[in-house]
Amino acid sequence: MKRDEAIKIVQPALTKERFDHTLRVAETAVELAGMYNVSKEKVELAAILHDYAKYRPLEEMRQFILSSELPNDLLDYHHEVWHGPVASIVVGEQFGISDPEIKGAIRYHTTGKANLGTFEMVIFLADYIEPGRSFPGVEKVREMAPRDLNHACWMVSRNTIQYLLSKNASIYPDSFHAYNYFLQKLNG
Ligand code: DGI
Ligand code: FE
Ligand code: FE
Repeated sequence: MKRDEAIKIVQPALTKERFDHTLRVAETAVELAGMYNVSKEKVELAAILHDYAKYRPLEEMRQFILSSELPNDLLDYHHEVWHGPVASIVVGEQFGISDPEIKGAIRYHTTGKANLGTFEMVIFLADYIEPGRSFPGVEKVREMAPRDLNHACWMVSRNTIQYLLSKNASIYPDSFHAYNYFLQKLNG
């Protein structure tokens, strides 16, 4: 699947704001790809598709998770953690995308997970630092991004978990696994 084809399909599934975010994630991911030696073309495609399922009706996503190989424990957590896993399967079924890095990057872009690969980390980080984001502390993550991919991803996990704790929100286990994994690599 080519970039322009993906854009044509994704755009009508998203709001204007979400589509603009998607294009900024793609640009940011391509920049990071140059720094960390991953395929720019592939990373751009993953970025364009990463939020494809964001506005699927919740009931549809729930049924989708129940009838797919995705873990049903997703349903015990906030629906924000569903759209990545759902999109990772949809792009396989709908567009025949089978590349494990593209599917993994889409699947884990919200939470991360242990043993996240470089390609997936680029999307995880780009989604957080794209220029439209104004999270508290995002500037420090942007400074770290070109210096140390793992350290920057650890900051993303830490900031997200801190934010969720401050809201008394539930936290999907993969988010903790990502945090611990990046920390072990930092200290390793
Ligand atoms: O889809 P985006 O808005 O571009 O960004 P995203 O997919 O990274 O995150 C969407 C939301 O999900 C964001 O508000 C933070 C939230 N989130 C991230 N990890 C977890 C989470 N929510 C819960 N409940 N649990 C998590 O582990
Ligand atoms: Fe998302
Ligand atoms: Fe996003």
